[in-house]
Amino acid sequence: MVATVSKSKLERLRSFCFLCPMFHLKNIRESTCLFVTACLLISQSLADDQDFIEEFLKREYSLAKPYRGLALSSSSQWDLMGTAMVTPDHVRLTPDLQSRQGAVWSRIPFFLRDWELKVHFKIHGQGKKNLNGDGMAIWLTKDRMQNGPVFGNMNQFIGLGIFVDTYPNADKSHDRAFPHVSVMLGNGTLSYNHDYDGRHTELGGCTAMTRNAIYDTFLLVRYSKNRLTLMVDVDGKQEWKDCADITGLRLPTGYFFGASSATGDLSDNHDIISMKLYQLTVERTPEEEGEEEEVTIPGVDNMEQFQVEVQEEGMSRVQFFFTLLFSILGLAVLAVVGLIVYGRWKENRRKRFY
Ligand SMILES: *[C@@H]1O[C@H](CO)[C@@H](O)[C@H](O)[C@H]1NC(C)=O
Ligand SMILES: [Ca+2]
Repeated sequence: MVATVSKSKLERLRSFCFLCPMFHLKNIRESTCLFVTACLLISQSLADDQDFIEEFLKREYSLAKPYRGLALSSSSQWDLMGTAMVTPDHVRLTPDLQSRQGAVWSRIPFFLRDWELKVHFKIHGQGKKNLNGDGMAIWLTKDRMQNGPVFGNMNQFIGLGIFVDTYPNADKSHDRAFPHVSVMLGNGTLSYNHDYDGRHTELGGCTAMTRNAIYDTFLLVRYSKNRLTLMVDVDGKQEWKDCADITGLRLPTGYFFGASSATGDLSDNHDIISMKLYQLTVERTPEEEGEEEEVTIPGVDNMEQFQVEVQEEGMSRVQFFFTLLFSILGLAVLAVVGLIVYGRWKENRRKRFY
């Protein structure tokens, strides 16, 4: 039985293995051994990007159905705030009504080094496209249960913020489509600028059609070895699409997970269906162990690389086109005039010779 299984798998291996001759072995034990080695090699090469081995769901940091006793019982690991309320199907942070703020916050400080957070959420409402707002945020921050202007949380926050921004406030710069998902790392002085949709402080992001989606919408945040990757799954294909990848990001431990949302003149329902936290098992070399020192303030290596110039003035494409056009016309006129003058001069010279 074992032999047939390993043989059929060997057949499959053989199809994409250039070391085929090595597999022509009669001894089953040897071939099994080789098969296991090959499997290890292949799985390692698949995971070379993110070399964790296993993941475990950590219930104490997760929010999932049924939300029994959520925020009510003293044993609950979560608190609700503002307009947030629990239904059998979701935690609704805000209803589709103006000027609401709601949040859900974990009660337990978080100390894991390597982790992955999978968020299942739903943003939906009556408003037409771009007549809805403002979006929601996922947090891992020092402070919890604060009110404020950043999707219903405080500004100058300390820690990680992942924003699902559904309304373009900086409507002059049509440089991106909304909803826009982005990453920001706050250090207590950096400020999220709502009027520019946080462009100045954004570390990475992408457009993701998360509103009134017919499919389930998910975010995946992964943090390991000072690298933060953000992925989205919003078009029902059950596959993660890269959204942001930031290396050299240092995040202290002891912070709190949360999700918050706010509506203003425009609104939407902002629902969290689940937030599942997985611990990743990651191998570290002794050097890597040595490199990871204790961090007290969140930071990113070479912050400058993320600095963006938010353009308000300067040439638009149309202006540039006309400038170029007139320059070329001007040069052409000069050339023609030059030719005429030269022709005349030549003629005059010839006349003088006769
Ligand atoms: C926060 O980051 C900004 C930009 O890198 C920097 O200018 C500021 O000094 C930092 N603040 C703290 C408290 O580290
Ligand atoms: Ca916005």
